[in-house]
Amino acid sequence: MTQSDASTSDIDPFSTEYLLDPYPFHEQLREAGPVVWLSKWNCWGTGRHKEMNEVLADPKTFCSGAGVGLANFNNEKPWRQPSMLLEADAPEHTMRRAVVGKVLSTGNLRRLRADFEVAAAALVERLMEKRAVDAVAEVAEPYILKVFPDAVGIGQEGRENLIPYGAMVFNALGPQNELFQESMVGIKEVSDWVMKNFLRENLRPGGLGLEVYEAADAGQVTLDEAPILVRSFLSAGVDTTVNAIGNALWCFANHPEQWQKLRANPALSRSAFEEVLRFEAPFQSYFRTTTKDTSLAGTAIPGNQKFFMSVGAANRDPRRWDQPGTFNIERQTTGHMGFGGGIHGCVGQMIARLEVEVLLTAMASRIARIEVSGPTTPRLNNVLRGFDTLPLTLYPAH
Ligand code: 4IA
Repeated sequence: MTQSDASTSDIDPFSTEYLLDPYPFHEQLREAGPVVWLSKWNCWGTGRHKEMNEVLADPKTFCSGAGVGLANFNNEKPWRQPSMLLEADAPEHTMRRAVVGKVLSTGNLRRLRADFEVAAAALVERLMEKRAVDAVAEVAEPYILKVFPDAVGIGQEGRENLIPYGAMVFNALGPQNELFQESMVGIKEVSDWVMKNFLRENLRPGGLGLEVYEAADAGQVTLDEAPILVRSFLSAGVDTTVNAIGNALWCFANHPEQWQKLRANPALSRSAFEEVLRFEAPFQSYFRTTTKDTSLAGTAIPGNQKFFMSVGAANRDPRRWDQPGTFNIERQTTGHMGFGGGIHGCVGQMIARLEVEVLLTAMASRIARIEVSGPTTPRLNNVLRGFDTLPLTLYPAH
């Protein structure tokens, strides 16, 4: 293995120091060069927006089938049966993605909006009675654990398992460090719950999960693929949006003038969410694997190499963004990397947008001001960014 002519960096994107405050490291990563050799993990990487887009536009060379974490499935066995979407390439990926994309498309979302609005209104009612609330335990988690499993058609019992399950899924994209080991404690119970709940007989009629099985009946995917596709909903749809909502409330508490803008014009909820994803993306880092010798930005990269991408760094790349460190819900956010991109771009992005738009709209109608009211704690994860606790005071608008 050579490092050719790329710059070398000893940054460890999975160290506690990095995860606690990634921004100085993002800058180092971007400024080290368009393509960097990361000596700590023997992989290549980029923190730049342009190169990240180039990688995502070439899934034949930068594949997902060998895993999108640090582990190279060509060399080591994955911790769980690989995802049939995230960790797959064409041609297998193609039809599965089309089926799940259709299940998560506008027809179903139109139907779900009213349910999300009822849940958001009820939640905001409770929040306004308390006024002192935790953004994670009392806002993000109860909201997402209600609306998302309801939409998929999961029963009420044991939904809280989805949070530690997600912690495993996302930690497993990094190295087998302490964070990973800690999240694997109790894995059996949590995995057993998930494996039971993606089965056809346990999914509610009218939910998104059963639609995947119906697509299998119609021959669009196989009956073996269906449960693992429903597993993707449960893996990717909870910790991401929970962290996104916590991060959103953090952004608004720290930028009260942006909250006032949103209150004056609640139609900004959707673009506000995009700016949160740019500014504090919940899903921060992932990999591709080279399928052959290639070159990127003039740097030669051999085949079968892991390639690291920093969403957080690209989302604040000054080559791409004006005033990247400013949170501005009226900015043009097109091109942010919070939902990835290319053929693997987040298939759940429409439902994620709907969930957060509805919640922010409901909160903006009732809350004049959001303040952080005490010490916060991060929810450390190899590839996620968010809070474990975020105490807030909510000031009523009327
Ligand atoms: C899956 C990268 C993240 C958002 C994600 C995690 C799991 C899965 C998909 C995406 O299990 O398919």
